[in-house]
Amino acid sequence: MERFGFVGLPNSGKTSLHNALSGGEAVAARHAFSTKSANVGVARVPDERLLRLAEMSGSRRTEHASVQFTDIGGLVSGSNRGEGLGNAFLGHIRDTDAIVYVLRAFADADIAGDDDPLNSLRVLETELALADLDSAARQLDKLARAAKGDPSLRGGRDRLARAVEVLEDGVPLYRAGFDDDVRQGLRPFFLITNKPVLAVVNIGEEQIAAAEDLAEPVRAELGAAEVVALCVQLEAEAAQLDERERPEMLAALGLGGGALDRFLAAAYHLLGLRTFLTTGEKESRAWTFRAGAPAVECAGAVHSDIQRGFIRADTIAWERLLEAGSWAAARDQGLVRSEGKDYRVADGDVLEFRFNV
Ligand SMILES: Nc1nc2c(ncn2[C@@H]2O[C@H](COP(=O)(O)OP(=O)(O)OP(=O)(O)O)[C@@H](O)[C@H]2O)c(=O)[nH]1
Ligand SMILES: [Mg+2]
Repeated sequence: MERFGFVGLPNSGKTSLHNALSGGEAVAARHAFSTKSANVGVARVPDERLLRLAEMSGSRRTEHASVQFTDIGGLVSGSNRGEGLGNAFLGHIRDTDAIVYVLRAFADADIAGDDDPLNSLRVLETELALADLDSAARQLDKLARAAKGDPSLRGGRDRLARAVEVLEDGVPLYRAGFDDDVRQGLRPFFLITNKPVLAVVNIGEEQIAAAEDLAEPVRAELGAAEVVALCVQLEAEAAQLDERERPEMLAALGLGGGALDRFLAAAYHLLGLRTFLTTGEKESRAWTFRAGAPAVECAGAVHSDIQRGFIRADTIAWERLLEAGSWAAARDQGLVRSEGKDYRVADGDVLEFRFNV
């Protein structure tokens, strides 16, 4: 499962976002540093296609794709020197797949903290860069010594040395302009700013109409990163409601529903994730794969036996299958393609694997 780590100042709404995503009730409080140990939550990736296929098949179970989120303590300026809670808790997110900045825009006189998202971003980037510098410099020290006797380590050492140079200027690695090879080559060092980033701008209820204006400067600052404005508090409250009541409440509040869904979609997109589906009477299910993955690899997501014994994948786009009304009808109408191992699965493909073990 893909994992995201939340990074933000105290009171920016990280735990509230965690609750909104997981329907959980971790303690979100009006005082700084209310989160002391990490909260890990799982969010279902909403998928209308899946629901419609499940209905078509009369499935007894419906399984969404899911992603994992880790909510940690708040960072402050100087965390690297031990201010606030220090920064050791960043260890909880070193091995995640991407970072989510939670930037506060909502104003609340009773809650301490900065409500300028760009200010917050600057503090967070500096703190992450310094945490990475510390880790990178220590790893470089060891690696440089080992590389003297082992030429195979020199590529890694040189990449790490370049990373240290960038971090010394307080610049996060995602801003360094490194090409993909360098970013990939740095992955084994678990540097936080080498990961892809996205940002949630946490807006107040009264800022909903201005959501885009508040997100735009952050988007401009982060370049290509995904930036979504969300009213985290309302989303967290809505998450406590029954799934059927939720859209109504969000619509009544003028959120139009779907902001949280947009965030999940952005997160998914950022990591190049795609979904294929399986559907039948027993179960309909959404599965996650990486864009460009061949059918045989997707088979492995379902079961390693299916990957090993892969013969063909019966394939149809989800809309076509819905139009036909059932697998049997789709087969009768000649709409189902039989694809081989190397077929590059498309987002929204419905698959039935033929295998032999
Ligand atoms: N008014 C308002 N309050 C919010 C909003 N989002 C979060 N809050 C409140 O802000 C406070 C802090 O939220 P948390 O989710 O605990 O923040 P956090 O980032 O986890 O904070 P730490 O764990 O201390 O780092 C809570 O009282 C929330 O209810 C919002 O959109 N509007
Ligand atoms: Mg918290």
